[in-house]
Amino acid sequence: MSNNRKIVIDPITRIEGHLRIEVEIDEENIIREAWASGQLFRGIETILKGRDPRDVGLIAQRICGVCTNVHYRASISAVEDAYGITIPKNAEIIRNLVTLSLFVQDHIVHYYHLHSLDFVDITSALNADCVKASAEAKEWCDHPYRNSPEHLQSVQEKLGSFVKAGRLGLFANGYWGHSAYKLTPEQNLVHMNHYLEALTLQRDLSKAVAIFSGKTPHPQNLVVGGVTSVADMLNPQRLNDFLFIIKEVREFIERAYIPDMMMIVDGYRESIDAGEGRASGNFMGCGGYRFGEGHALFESGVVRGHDFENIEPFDESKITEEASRSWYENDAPLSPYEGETTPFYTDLNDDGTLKSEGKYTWVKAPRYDGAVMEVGPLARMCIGVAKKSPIILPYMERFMTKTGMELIDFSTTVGRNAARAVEAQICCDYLFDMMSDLIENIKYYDETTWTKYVFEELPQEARGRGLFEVPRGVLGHFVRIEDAKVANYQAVVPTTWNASPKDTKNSRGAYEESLIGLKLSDPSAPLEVLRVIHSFDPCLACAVHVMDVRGMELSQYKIGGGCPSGL
Ligand code: NFE
Ligand code: MG
Repeated sequence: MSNNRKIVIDPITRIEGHLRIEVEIDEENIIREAWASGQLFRGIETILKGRDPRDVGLIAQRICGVCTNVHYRASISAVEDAYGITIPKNAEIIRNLVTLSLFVQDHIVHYYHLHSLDFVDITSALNADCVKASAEAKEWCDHPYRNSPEHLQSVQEKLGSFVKAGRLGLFANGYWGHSAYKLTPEQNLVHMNHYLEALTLQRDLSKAVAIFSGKTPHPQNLVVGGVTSVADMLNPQRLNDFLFIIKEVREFIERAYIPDMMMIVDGYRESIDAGEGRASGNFMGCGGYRFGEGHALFESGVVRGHDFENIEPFDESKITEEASRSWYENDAPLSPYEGETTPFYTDLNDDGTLKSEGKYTWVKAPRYDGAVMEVGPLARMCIGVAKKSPIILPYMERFMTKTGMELIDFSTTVGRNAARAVEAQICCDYLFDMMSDLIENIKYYDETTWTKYVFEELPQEARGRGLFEVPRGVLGHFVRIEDAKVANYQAVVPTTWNASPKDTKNSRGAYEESLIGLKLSDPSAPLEVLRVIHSFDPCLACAVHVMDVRGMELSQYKIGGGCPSGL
């Protein structure tokens, strides 16, 4: 008889939304099976049915307040695609400036505020020698960000005052002192310094985004056909204000985020070498973000089983979603244009655990050509390197040379974070090129921001999609229009890909697969599980976005604490 036992972690904290992880461990505390379950039931796709297609963007953006803007954009783009409307160049550039600023903000917030404390022991930072810590930072960067011993001392005092007052606040309930923490006190202090600095920068990035699109998290500047940011685009002061913030953020990425990531790679080399957190090695990217003379920031492609030599072209018609293990009717894999979201809740076992052989999550299972895919910064960086992208390759090579990492090493918990940091740097740097495109376009060519159309003259029946790389991976919105109203609407979202459950073939989703084989040093404090899951940057609000069409109450949820999405 097997002596395996189950551990339930619910909720996983420091993410967006309500995620439960169950793992089965053997006598040596090694994970043998895993289940990822989205626990919150929401409602957007169904709300969109019957609406005027011009209105859906404003509603769809409410899917999430973390990857702000991307559902808005994907939704508006899906309708434009359906109607065959091409937006002006200025509108595309402004949309890119906003989306990519949010990539950078998202990555910085995710790493420092949601994830770094899985690697950084704040209590150890209190014991650091500030002079030595300042010297330590210089090991990783010639000009570390805000790094004088005096400044580090002030950081240490600030952290110490939280602890002394017994007000750890957002630092409460960590697994402080856990044997899986590997950094020195000085390295921990360097990190905590940047944790606090990153709070300021994420605020500043919201200001940059507001220049073109209004208040985060729910921007207001997109309409079917273009953007409304006309006065901002034509005001040199506004453009300058935007660049000023991006320049400061670039400094932070170069002098804090990237060096900190190198420190983590070094400190957690054993975890990388052991392949901890590696999923199936199937990666998918749809590419995008055009700029300059025919460049694109990201490449599209599909990698299977870490075979980086034989990259396949990405074909969106191979995307399906199924619900054989999810709480919906109709288990069959469906094209998103025909997708269904009729709830069919089958509850938990009597002992409160998931029905591991049945349906166990509100997250559906998207598949590409029937296969599980991992999406996100890791997928984008791997595809970029595999396709020798002139944009991505130099940044990745620089990081690999400095750390001694191979491409396969990125397909781990630590590597997923490294890929995200490199991607933040790329997005930030290329924002300057995109701004140059905008200025040049205005100066020499045109000031158009909207493609004119007469709604009544558009086809009554049409279908289209908006397909974008967004911070956590590939996002698709698919709309079918009949009688000039939305007949069906489906969002297939990055976290739906990565947090997907098993399917009819019993293939695990990426979160689940990445946990298999992981050894826990202390099952009562499963820090290693948190690390793996956090490395994907989960967003369950995005992943689950459906409702009971009859408006019936299916379950009651009592939720403590704030939700970063504000939903
Ligand atoms: Ni709610 Fe999102 C991103 C989207 S994730 S954060 O990035 O779309 O699934
Ligand atoms: Mg969906």
